[in-house]
Formats: sequence, C-alpha cells, structure tokens
Amino acid sequence: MKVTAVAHTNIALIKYWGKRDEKLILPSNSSLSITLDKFFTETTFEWDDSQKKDVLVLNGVEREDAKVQRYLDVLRSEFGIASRAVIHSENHVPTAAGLASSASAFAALAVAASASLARNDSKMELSRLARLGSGSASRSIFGGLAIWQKGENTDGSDSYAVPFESELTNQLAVVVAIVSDQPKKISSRDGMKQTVQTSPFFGEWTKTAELDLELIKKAFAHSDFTQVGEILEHNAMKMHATTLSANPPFTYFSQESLLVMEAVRKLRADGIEAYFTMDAGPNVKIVCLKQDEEKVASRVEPLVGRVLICHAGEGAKVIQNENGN
Ligand code: 2P0
Repeated sequence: MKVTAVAHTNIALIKYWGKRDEKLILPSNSSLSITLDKFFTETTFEWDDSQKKDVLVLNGVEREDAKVQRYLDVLRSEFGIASRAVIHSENHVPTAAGLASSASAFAALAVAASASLARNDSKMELSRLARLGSGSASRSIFGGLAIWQKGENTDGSDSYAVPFESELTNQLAVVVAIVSDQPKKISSRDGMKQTVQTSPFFGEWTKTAELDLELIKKAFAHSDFTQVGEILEHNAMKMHATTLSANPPFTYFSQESLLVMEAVRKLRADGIEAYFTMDAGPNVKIVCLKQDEEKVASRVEPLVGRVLICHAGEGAKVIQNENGN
C-alpha cells in the first residue's frame, strides 16, 4: 500500500552526543527535545515486489543514499520481508545545516514504511524503529517535548522516546538564527564518533547530561522557564566542549554563531529571557517565551540576515494512504 507520512524536526534541549553501540544507534545518554512546527519531511512510501532495487527520489531528484539504503535493509529484517521500496521524499528543512533533517527524514520513513504494511505499530515501537535510522529521529515521532530514554538493554529494545508533558510547552518559542544553509563540514555521526574515541571529557559529558535531564524535568514540572533556559544553554555548551577537546579538535561554531550568542547574553542583561543552543552546525537556536519572540528575532536578524520563529509542532503521522484514509 502506498502511504504518505509527515514528520517534523526537533531541537534537543538536552543533547544526544555519543553512541554506546554504533550499529544499533544506542546513545550514551538520554536526551530531551522539542518538536518544531516549521521544518518537516513529507514522504510517500511503498513496498513494491515488482522492483529490482530500492528507489529514492529526494526533492525531485533520484539518488543513492548509503544511510537510507542501510536503513531499508534494517527495516526489511525487522519486518521479515524482502520487498524493495519506492520512496518520494520532500525535505522542508535546510539539509545538513544542523537543523537535523535526518530526524524528520527517518521519522517519516519509519512511520510510512510501517503503515505501508498496515502494521499498527505503537508510537513507542515507531520511535524504536526511527532510532535505527538516526538517533534523533526517535524523538520526532512525538509532538511537543519528548525524552529519548537511552535504555539499558544491549539489543536496544528499551531505547525509544516517550512524550513529556509540561504547561510550558505551548508558551515556548524557538527563534532559529540561520547562519548558514550549507552542508556542515563534519557530520554529526562522524563528529560524535571522533569525540567518543578521543575526548578526555566524554565520560564527564554523559554523567552531566543525565543530571541535566533530571534537573530540566523538574524545572518543566514547576513551569520554571529561567531554570529550563539556564540548564539547556549550559548543556549545549558542555556538548560543544567535547568537540573542542577531541583529537584532532573541531568546532561547529562560526564567527556569526559567537556573535549571536553574545547578542543573547545582551538580551538577558536587558531583561529579556532568552537562551541559546546549538547542534552539529553553525545555526543558533534561541529558546524564549512566545511573548518575547519578536524582540528576540529583531535583535538577532541584523546579525545573520535570516531568522525563523518556531513553536511546538506535532508528532509524525500518516496523512494519506491508497485507501483514501
Ligand atoms: C541532538 N544531534 O540531540 C544532537 C545534538 C546533533 C547535536 O542528534 O548518527 O543525526 O544518525 O544517530 O541523530 C544529530 O545526530 O545522528 C543529533 P545519528 P543524528 O539533536
């Protein structure tokens, strides 16, 4: 059955950085994210026995993609089938610029591939399946806030995301300062591998990230935005400290990223509560309350030229299938 699914990208407030199992994509620490309303992937998918090979058409262009190819093999093994896949995917995310296009891409793929077999997988199971494509995709199955539990089992059966409710969720805005929409120089997959293998701070990072997760959950439970902001900003900087301490060292910061961070500190000094986070690329995401989003955007836009204001978005879902449902 041909189905179309949509998934939105997410931004981690407590970062996933480092794997304990590369093949199964099992993380060294649990993470927490907010799914965004603006960036998404729409994927039409069909398992097709008449095809000799898998077909991937991304943004209108047929291409080979090693990550997708590997993932389709994983899904065939999970589902116990041999069929080839025909995939048409539109990415409404600046690809590979630290806006986690792989999160929405693999979440949409997991949902569509499962629905194409009418499997009725639970959200937790879809999250586990999405994780096998790209770690951060496990969180995009859910809307709003999601926690990817690292799990304890060696087979990954308990490593999936769960939703996390907070009254703050719908008061939050994420102002994305688009410093660059060029593909990043070091992929997050390679960057985290290099960090795990060579940074003397990596062990400390995983310990501190688990503590941060417990603290931010409490702060969300108390709707304490100041605490949430302070924890998320510190957590992101601790992640980036592990790249600077890798060997050879590397960084995702650009000059513009540093200027935006300084502007956010200045906003706070002026009484506007805003906090920054960064991922595996130079774009800076500023978390604030909706009431302050325009002030934050207008202060940052002259520095980078382009900002986008996002709010909490929906979880991944099927929007159309061949039966017209
Ligand atoms: C995150 N990132 O928590 C972190 C913060 C980047 C920085 O998840 O190797 O594309 O496919 O599991 O999910 C990006 O890593 O990596 C990411 P794989 P993924 O959002």
